Amino acid sequence: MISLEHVGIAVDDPEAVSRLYETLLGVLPYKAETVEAQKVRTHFLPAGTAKIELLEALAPDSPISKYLEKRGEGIHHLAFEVDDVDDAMERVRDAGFDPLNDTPQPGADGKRIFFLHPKQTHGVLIELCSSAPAAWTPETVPYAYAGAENRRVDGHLAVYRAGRPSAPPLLMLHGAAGSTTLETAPLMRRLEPHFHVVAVDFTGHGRSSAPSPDTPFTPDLFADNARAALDHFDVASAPVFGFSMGGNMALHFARLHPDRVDRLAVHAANVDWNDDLVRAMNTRLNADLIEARRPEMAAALDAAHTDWKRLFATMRDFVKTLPAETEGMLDAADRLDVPTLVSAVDRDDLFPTDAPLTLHRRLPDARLALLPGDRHALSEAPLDVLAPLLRDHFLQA
Ligand code: CMX
Repeated sequence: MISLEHVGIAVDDPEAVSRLYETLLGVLPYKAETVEAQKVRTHFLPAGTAKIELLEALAPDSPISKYLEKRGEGIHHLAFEVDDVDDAMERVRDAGFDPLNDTPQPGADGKRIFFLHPKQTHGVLIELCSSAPAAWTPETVPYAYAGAENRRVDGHLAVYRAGRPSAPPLLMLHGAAGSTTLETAPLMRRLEPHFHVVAVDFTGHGRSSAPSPDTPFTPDLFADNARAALDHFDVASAPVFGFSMGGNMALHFARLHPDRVDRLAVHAANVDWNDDLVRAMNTRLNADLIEARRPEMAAALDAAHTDWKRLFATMRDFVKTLPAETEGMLDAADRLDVPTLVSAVDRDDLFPTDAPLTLHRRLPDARLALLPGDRHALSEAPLDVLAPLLRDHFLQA
């Protein structure tokens, strides 16, 4: 899908122009980045689903200096996001255009980009871009947790943040055997213009340390991970988004700490478990099968998690406990009076459509968004539709 990603504006003084947009639209810059290759500093402002990119020249031979000299301040380029920038380059070449670079270049905001000269495009400099996987570096936070039967978790949590620290906060929780980088990062990127986004890798997931081998995963442990992430950034309360198991944990966190959760949004979460669902889920969590049949996936999991095989084994045990918890989870949903957006794709290949419908029916203050889609994975959900829904839901806080 193609969408307008940003409008680039060449400016002499980014601070003066930021003040202008603050006065006109009430928006503030949420990040600034230097793109060495282009000799520019970019300042991003939110503008609905697209962005405004103020371009400041960093050297006399920067294309922005030349532009400012010749034409003065003004709209410099339009950038369109495409699914695959390499394919797009090939396609425009086949159509007879001559891109300014031989291959896509690193651009601002972790994008890969290329330009078409305005002489070829009726006077408008066009950028085509696509997001490279977000590569945020987490902060490592020392973390200790005392669970049942004196089982302790000692180690650290990986917590991430994006966006302007003075923006409204938002906590994001990933799914079972996932991580921030694997799952919630693309949504973080879409929401960072509007929020101070905090995300955490649950214990044993992603870059967070693994618990000792005999320590089980529990909802209380994951809810405590969420608390620790908010504490680390001194966030008293926040809206919380959770994907799949992260959705269940968001609900659980809201039950344990109602004063810390302003609003909730859960995507592809299920609180109604039976043995068939446990089997389906645990088939996906079979490390031996993945290693034998999908070595590429095994390598990716190995790179993403501290100890993916231990994670998968511990998660399988956790999933087996869920049918016995179902009645409690449903009863708790009945009493959870937090405004909640329940979303899911309509043909989720793991959970039936009844999962979001049940949650929507049971939660006293819920709205429902069924989006077209075939896959459970958050990366396959229509994020261009989901992100604005989340933004509007959370900004009502
Ligand atoms: N929009 C419309 N017209 C433009 C233009 C722009 N952004 N930049 C230049 N032009 C016009 C000039 O006015 C001039 O027109 P005339 O011949 O009618 O006078 C013509 O194009 C040639 O101008 P030039 O100053 O000689 O510029 P060049 O051809 O040397 O370079 C361009 C123009 C687009 C190739 C160069 O600016 C470029 O490489 N841009 C891409 C890199 C860039 O802009 N990076 C910053 C963005 C960072 C990011 O988003 O990550």
